Amino acid sequence: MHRIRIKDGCDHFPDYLDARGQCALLDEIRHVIGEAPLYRPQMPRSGKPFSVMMTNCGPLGWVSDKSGYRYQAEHPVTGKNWPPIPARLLDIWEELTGFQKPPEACLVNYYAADARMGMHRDEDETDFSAPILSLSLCDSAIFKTGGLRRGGPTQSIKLNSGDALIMAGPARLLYHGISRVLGGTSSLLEEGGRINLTLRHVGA
Ligand code: MD3
Ligand code: FE
Repeated sequence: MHRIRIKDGCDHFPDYLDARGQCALLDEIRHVIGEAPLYRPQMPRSGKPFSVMMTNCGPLGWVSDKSGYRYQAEHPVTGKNWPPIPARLLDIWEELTGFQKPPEACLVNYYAADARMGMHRDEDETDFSAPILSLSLCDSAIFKTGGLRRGGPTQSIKLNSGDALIMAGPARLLYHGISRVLGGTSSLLEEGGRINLTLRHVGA
């Protein structure tokens, strides 16, 4: 396992999961999606649909709709509680973050080849002392990090299937986004596209 320091508090672990580990995790995510189907969130106020589709597992899930961004215990379409976070993911959280408290939320993002995620900060959590752990599966994508304010210079890195990324401490509130998916870079999904998992300790 090797760690690349992208910037203070932001570490990249290329190929953290080998091919077997990626397949095993993908199977578990397929099961999560079976229980909690991917849906298309809407932007606060405008109701503009996201290009990314989402679901969650864990006691809490991150959702967005016309009334805003928030964490909630129920899937917005089925009304059911989110399925549990697979034990394999909790073990990875433990290994890579060493953070004392478990993540309450695992957001599952699905990017078709033309999906993007604009520059934003993850600031709907209560406890910013906790790291965020991201795992990428299937097609590669270009990930950008900026600074603490919108605009300004950005740094791009390619995230491949099996890569892990941790944002902690001084990197926890940096602007970031996905500028493009590199379609056809993985054959893990028949339909193509990229899956990203972000594990978050939401706090009080
Ligand atoms: C850097 N997802 O769901 S994960 C998100 O690949 C999100 O789907 C992207 O941004 C994706 O909110 C990027 C990597 C990530 C997550 C949280 C961060 C990078 C971060 C928080 C601070 C700085
Ligand atoms: Fe984010």
